[in-house]
Amino acid sequence: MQHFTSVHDVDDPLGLLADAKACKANPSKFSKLGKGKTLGMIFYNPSLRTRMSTEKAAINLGMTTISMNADAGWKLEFDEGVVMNGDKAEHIQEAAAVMSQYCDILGIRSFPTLTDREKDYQDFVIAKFKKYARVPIISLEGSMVHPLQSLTDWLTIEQFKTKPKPKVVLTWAPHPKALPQAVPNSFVEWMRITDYDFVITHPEGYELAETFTEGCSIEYDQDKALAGADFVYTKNWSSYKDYGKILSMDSSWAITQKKMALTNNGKFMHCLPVRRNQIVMDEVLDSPASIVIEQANNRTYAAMAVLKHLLK
Ligand code: AN0
Ligand code: CP
Repeated sequence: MQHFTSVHDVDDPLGLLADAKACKANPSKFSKLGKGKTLGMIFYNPSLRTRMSTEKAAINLGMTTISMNADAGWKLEFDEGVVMNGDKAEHIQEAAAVMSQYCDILGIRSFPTLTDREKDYQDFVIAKFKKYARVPIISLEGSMVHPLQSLTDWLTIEQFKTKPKPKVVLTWAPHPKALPQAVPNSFVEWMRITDYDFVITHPEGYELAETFTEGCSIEYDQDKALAGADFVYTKNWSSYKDYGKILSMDSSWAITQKKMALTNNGKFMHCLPVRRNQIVMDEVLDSPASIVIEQANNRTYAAMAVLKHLLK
């Protein structure tokens, strides 16, 4: 594995999952592996979990970490062959090469514009870092996918499943701000490599890009989708078709106890941060059905497995 920017970078996803399980079983077992190595993390957007869990993972492996909010550095030019007479002080070409002098692995968080679909779906910023850095790149959520989250989600389902092929439902829920499609795109991409009974449900107009969902089961009736579900993976996203737009605020799609009663004693999952009583009611988030905190805990072990592979 050269980089970790989507599931497609991973030669052996099952091996990576097994490694995440091993890291969880004994987090201090590999504490010498990263000695003398540095993880750099650049954040163009806010983060709680990704920042802390990836740093924690690096520490568990004996690495040192440097993290920087992108707005603390010089404003970077990403376009090629331009006259840099505007507000951008430095080109990604030098910046990424220089960061590679200080860091052995670089993580980047860069959300989509939600206005320029073509650019977003090239995962533009991460692609440029990949091109010009001289070290492995980890996506800390790009404009199209969030692979550290999805590996975590897979690990979490493996931990809580009570049958070999659980029914896993990805459901859209209403949210007042336009959010990226990265988390659902990525979740779909990783669920497709499992043999779970996987169903996606959302209102019309919220179809994800077909490159992700081709061949997936899509059910527009949320109640039907939730029937018998073992896991209810909830997430808001903005429209892909009508790019970046909010098409519905239908509160009947929020996850209530009544919705959870349709499931097979299903577990509630969300990548967090989550808006209480908007996406999901307190009665669900505060119930034993919710596994969101353990899910967030698993971020550390997924990140450890990824760093371990990239250190090799
Ligand atoms: C981001 C998103 O939806 O992609 C990050 C989730 C991990 N969420 C928000 O901006 C609220
Ligand atoms: N789930 C997740 O990536 O959370 P943060 O945005 O807080 O990192």
